[in-house]
Amino acid sequence: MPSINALPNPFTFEPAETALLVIDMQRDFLLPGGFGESLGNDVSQLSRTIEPLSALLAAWRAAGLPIIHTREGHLPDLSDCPPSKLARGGIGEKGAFGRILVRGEYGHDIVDELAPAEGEIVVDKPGKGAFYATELAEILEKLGVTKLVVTGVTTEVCVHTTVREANDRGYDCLVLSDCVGSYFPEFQRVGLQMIAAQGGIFGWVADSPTLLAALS
Ligand code: TIU
Repeated sequence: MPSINALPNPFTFEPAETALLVIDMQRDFLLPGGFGESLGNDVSQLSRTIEPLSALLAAWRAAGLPIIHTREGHLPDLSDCPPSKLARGGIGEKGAFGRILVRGEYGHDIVDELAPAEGEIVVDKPGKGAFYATELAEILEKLGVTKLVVTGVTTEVCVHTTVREANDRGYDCLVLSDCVGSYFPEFQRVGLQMIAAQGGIFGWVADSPTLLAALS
């Protein structure tokens, strides 16, 4: 069974039981002019994840291992969006790439470079966590997945929420530092520290070249 250098200690995994989770690599979070930028964020902090994630996706596909993409967003009538989230603005409003974070809109979909391949699972989620109000738990159960390699954006928001949800459900999570991104360098640094602190309170942290070396 492969074992890789990670914080706080080596991460051991059975590839066939390990899914790659790619969280919310959506145009509205990553592209200039999108929702993320409209909130005053520096989107260039996120785009650096695209290249290493492309390489990782290619390797995961070549190895025939499970891949799950997620997208944060809402039904066109916004009936699945809590009033508290709506009240903070943005969601459902007209943005540069269609209605913001509404399913079916251009901005809601995944950036071209990381588009899901034919047959790959895409989980649409209304919340920050990928387990809340989705079919993810059933999907993982059916696939026989016990460990997750977690990537995507943003580190301290949807990545953290999902890792915390997964941790409580008994999944071991490896978070890849170069494949997760935050608009805020400070949150990126501390967000990763928080995963591996206290003996790996939420999981493990490594980078994608380290993981790729173990797959080949
Ligand atoms: N996917 C995700 O992290 N959703 C966010 O709204 N993130 C922000 O950092 N705003």
